[in-house]
Amino acid sequence: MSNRLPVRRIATEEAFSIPEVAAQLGVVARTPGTSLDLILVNNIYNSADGMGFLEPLLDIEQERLRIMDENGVAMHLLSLTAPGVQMFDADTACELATLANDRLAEVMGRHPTRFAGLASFAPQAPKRAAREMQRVVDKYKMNGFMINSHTNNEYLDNPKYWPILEAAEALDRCIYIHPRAPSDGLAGPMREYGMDSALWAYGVEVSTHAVRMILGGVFDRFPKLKICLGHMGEAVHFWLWRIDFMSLRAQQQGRAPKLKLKPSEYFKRNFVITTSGQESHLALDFSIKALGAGNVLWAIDYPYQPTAPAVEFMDSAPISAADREKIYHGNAERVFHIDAT
Ligand code: VNL
Ligand code: MN
Repeated sequence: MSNRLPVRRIATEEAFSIPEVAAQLGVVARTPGTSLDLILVNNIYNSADGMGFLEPLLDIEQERLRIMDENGVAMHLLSLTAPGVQMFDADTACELATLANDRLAEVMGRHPTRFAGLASFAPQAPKRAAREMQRVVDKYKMNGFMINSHTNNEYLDNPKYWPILEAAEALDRCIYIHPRAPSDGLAGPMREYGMDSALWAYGVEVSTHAVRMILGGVFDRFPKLKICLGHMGEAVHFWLWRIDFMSLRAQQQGRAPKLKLKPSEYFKRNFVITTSGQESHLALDFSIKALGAGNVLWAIDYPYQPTAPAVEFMDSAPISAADREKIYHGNAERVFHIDAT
């Protein structure tokens, strides 16, 4: 730690779980179903060693803090790990989201300089979700929200979810769209070769989600809504020129609602991205050039990615000192309402 750059490192996509959610995911794993998520859920919540992930997910204040200290990481912005509560029935999902938020608030209260939090909610019950969102901001000053992409194969462009988007916009809290495995209609070709999760399918799922929201007109209805995408923006910004060009055609054909702005303009106005699990200087350089250093935030993806290489990646990135400060902490402080120290 001593020979590291002296900079405040805030990691923004850092996963945890609680025993009650893990137990319920064990139940999901043992229940027959078609969801592509069942591969990973079974591996982590229905195997002897949880693939080595279960223990570090459940530990917040012991080994995690030690690893943070060892690597000069000031803060984890914690979130309940994917698929969150989104594979449960609505009542169970609401109860467990509230419990996870209460536990998260306790940890934040004990370590206010080390942990911030993205709260969970149950999209299965949008109005109750909106009430929980209000509660956790009022009561705990939660820093934002986490959703794990689709819920029962539906996406946030669906008007049934407007209460959730309305609450996020009114509370001025960003929604982080984290991956889960793709919805049933997308999942088929990703069942083999280990493509079901982080290797490929997660990016397909979340990039599709983001593009649906943009083309569906969500950001004309909610112009101040902020969305965060991990994994270097799930590559959406790579496609913006083509999306801009082709979306005009789709609008002219009457296949998509008329938008006030170009898709790329919504992406630059309403989205920020993080570097979680995507430690490529080339991709970082492209992202800064495409979106500006003010829209890129550092993340580790703990415990799914090791901490030391994530720090090394950002410490050694060939960028200006000012941009490094923004990406390591300034942008996180602004977007997620974290006190600047
Ligand atoms: C993995 C990576 C899984 C990142 C995650 O959530 C994640 C994985 C379940 O490597 O399986 O956030
Ligand atoms: Mn993650």
